[in-house]
Amino acid sequence: MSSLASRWWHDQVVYQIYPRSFADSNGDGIGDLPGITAKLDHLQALGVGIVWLSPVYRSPMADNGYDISDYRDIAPEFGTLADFDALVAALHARGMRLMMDLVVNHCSDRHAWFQQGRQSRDHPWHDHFIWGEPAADGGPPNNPPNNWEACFNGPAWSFNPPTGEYFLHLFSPQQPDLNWRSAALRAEVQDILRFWLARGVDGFRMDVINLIAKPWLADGTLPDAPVVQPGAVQPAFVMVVHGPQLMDHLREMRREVLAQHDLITVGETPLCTPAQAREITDPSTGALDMVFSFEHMDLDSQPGGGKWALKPLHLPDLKAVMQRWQDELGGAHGQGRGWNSLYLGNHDQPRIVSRWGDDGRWRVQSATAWASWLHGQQGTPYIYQGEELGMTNAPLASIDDCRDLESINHHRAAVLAGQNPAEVMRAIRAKGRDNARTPMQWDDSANAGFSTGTPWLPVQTNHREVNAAAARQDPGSVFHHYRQLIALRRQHAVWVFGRTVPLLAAHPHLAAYLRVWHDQRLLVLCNLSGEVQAVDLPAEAWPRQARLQLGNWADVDVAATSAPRSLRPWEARIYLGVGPLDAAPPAHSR
Ligand code: TEU
Ligand code: CA
Repeated sequence: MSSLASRWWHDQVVYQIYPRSFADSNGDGIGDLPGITAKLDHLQALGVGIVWLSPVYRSPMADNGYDISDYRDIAPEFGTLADFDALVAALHARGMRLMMDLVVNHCSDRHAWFQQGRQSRDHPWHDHFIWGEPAADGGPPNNPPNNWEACFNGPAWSFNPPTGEYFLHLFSPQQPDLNWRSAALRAEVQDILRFWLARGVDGFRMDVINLIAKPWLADGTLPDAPVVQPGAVQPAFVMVVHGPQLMDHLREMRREVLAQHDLITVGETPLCTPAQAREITDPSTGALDMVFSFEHMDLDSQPGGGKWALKPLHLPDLKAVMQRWQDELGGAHGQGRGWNSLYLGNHDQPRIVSRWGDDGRWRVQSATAWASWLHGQQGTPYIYQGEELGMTNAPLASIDDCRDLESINHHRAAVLAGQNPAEVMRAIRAKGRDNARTPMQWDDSANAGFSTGTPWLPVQTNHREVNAAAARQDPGSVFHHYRQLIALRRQHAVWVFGRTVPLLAAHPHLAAYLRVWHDQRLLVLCNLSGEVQAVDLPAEAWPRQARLQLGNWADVDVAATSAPRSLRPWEARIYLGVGPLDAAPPAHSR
């Protein structure tokens, strides 16, 4: 099938590894590179073609590696450059590829650039960072240059006594933002890319890459953010997303480095719109192959309230967002320009089976129903470690069970502001990032086979039944459902290139769509609820010669020649068939 794919990765699925929690080879309770290399059989059996490796660079681990202190070395707790080279060789030997996580919107405050650059305004590395003069009123540290709020709470500026100025950090004070106006800094980033490409890396995931171009004013200052919440600081992302020079910087990166290689690249782009995504990923004028949008991940947060302001998901909202991205990036507009990434989980998001599925009675069915809904779409699916096992959210009994600075900072600030501690923990249990960072569950032994030592974050007790060894033995497991989805994608061009036609768009519990590619038809039907749902599919949506390819209930009628009249709780079905050449039925809102 890859002969049809215009890029080598078009029919492939990416698997994200969070190294700290994947596999520990030396018993220190922390996952590491040799541990990953030892587990490649699992990935090969699953059928994924590309591994996205979250940061393994040297780091003080304030943000578990998203705060890099040396871009050309490996964090000792993860291993050595030789261990990295061994992992790359082992992946390549299996025909698999490696996508490196690149964090260049900011570095660690322990990086030599910052340690030395902060000492003097004249130091050559001073300009690698973003500095601002104290505001006229008040005095340090309470008079930052503007009102921006950091993503991990508090002001986005910290005072630097050696030079009497503030430095910008959109995340934590341990993560000073890099100054992309500096040609010297941009040249450093290009050299970092070349360093890892020389070590055999096949692509990059670029952390918050749409934040790197700040909205500088003519006088070199950064304007205040609009006031949308009480208090002195205001959300800053809206000010920095897709800044004026962003495309210049990305096109320069592509011209100077990326275009010389046949890579897979994905930009992590908070608040990115489809139009911005098309600008970034346009095959001829863009710079990256795809982006991670966040619009669907914000649908269970109150508008403007941030991730901790919970609200139930309304499925038609999710279907509408998905369809817009399918249309804008997948080709209903005819151009077929750009490309979608498809994900429901990663190291920043809670486990999908707990978030929008049922991690109790219907854990397997709801995990595989969501997987069917996602993987049937146009774009590159991303599987986050443990998602293929139906791993669930962690039992975070109290804030003491959390290790993530985002949750810890939020808990402190919210309780200090008078919020009910029980309500604060309810939100952290639902959305905290530790949920997806508990150790990978390999088997039913003491630490789920993750470590012979004490894991840095406790292993979940449900590992006795939720683990890779058990899943591999069970043909009806979440693992084998993912394995079949991955295999099917590589067998049928409609799966990779087909246009997505929405069906039953307004239905509150059913998600359905038709993929159309020449005369090929792929029909995906999912009951995303715990109750039986009647199915009233428009006649013209049912493909001729339809044959069931994959279901998630054991006793489904594979010989059925007509559309099901109902779907059982969390039941998903995927059919292949044929239809009138390129004449897709109109979208249906029933
Ligand atoms: O995340 C970017 C980002 O927007 C996150 O703040 C995300 O919105 C939030 O964590 C949701 O809870 C990237 C990395 O994926 C994340 O792990 C890092 O903490 C962050 O950037 C800073 O590097
Ligand atoms: Ca280890």
